[in-house]
Amino acid sequence: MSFPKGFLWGGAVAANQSEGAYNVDGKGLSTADMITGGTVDRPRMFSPNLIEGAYYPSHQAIDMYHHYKEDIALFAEMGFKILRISINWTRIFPNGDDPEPNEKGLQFYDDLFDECKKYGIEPLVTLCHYEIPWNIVTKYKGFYSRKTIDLFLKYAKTCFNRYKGKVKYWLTFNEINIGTMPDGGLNGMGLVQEEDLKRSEPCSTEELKDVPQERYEALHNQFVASALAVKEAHKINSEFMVGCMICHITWYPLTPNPKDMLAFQQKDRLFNDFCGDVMVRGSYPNYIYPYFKEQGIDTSFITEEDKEILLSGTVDMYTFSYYMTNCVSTDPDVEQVGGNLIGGAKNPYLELSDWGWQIDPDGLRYTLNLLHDRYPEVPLMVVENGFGGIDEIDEDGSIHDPYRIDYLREHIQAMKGAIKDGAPLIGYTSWGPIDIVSAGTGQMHKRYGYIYVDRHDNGTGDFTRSRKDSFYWYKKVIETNGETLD
Ligand code: BGP
Repeated sequence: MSFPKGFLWGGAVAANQSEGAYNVDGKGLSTADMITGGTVDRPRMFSPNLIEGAYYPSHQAIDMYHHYKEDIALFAEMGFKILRISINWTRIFPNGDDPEPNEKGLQFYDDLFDECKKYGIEPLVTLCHYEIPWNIVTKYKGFYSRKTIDLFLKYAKTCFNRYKGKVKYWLTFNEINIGTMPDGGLNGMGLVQEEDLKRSEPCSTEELKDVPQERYEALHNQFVASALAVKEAHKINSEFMVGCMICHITWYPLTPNPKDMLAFQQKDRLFNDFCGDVMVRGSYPNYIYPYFKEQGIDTSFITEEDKEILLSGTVDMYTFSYYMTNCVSTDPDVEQVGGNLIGGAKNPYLELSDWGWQIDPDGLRYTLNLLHDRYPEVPLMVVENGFGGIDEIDEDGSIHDPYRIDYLREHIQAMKGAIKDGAPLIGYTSWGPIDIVSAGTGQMHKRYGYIYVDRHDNGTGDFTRSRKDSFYWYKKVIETNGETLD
């Protein structure tokens, strides 16, 4: 058993991490534009007003806005079948609540999709990838307001109608389960408290005030917005495939201690299962109500009408990001490791990446099987996976990145294993096929690409693109539909 014919090989980027041109052609400010660059030890900082002289990585990113033709040509050279991008909401509706969309923004993505089409690359489009119009944050408190459901729907419908002949695959919210995390308000939902909007000094996103009741209401509003968007999408084009997108942090109990097992189960349900259950099955799972009760969350925001919407707007596919696994332990003294959005207890069997994320290809096979068991009704797609590391250019211009090839090879092998086990995997878009800004740290130094970009954390670099060894390797993988992995 191998990769099915027509398997969708490609890569994934997000607008705020790649496009730059943050104030060009009528684009408004988004949440991503308000956070400075950081490092693995120094957090990205937020302030309600842009600080003159501060470095905001999204403002120029890798300037894909002006390089997309060159970039898509390089993706095509590798043989991409699919390219995951996100539409920056603020290019289409600069303030989020404008009466009319911004034609220049619409035209940009039209041109980009035409370029994809030229090479037979299918776009996969995320409508909201940590890019919420700043005006929606300050005026409506992000998704905490039900008004934002309408604004999102208007934006989604505008995109569906405009691009209906060019885009088939859509995702509503990137890593929607960030909303279950105390520091998920700003990036995920544009939910920032009044007192933080009045700050005169910058603070890290972790320092922003969390009001769990409001956060879960905002998350609920996103579920409703997503379900309504799915329904609209199907009305506009019955061929559309709309997916949820979950940050899947696969957990293992650190030991067979039943206490660890119970802690693992609780974490797994809340972080991994909850959002997918709502979006694939169309209703809040039973286990969430006792959790809400224990946390003092009043659930009266889940109205009967909303329940019907959720049930009638379930997604067509389950997509997720997978970078590493973490362990759960009830012992507060065990060693901890970092991770994508959230860390955990260290697994003694796994190696770490340069940024301290545990590398676990077998965990991907396990995860795909787990998801197939849980959601047998929908196909699966891995829409983020990759190795963020440090790359050096040799004097002759070559870039040798065997560590990245090793990581990807093993994860592709794991996907093969899962397909053999029966998982309905239809595509793989590895993260950052071209070096882009890191979401977690804002660094360029953390590189994922098959293509190197001359851009650095101090804002220098001329944006030149160069092929790394992994470029030629991935090209071969795609050419042979995953048969040649050496
Ligand atoms: C996910 C995000 C991406 C992305 C990726 C890698 O959480 O959806 O936007 O960047 O993680 O994380 P990082 O960029 O921090 O290495």
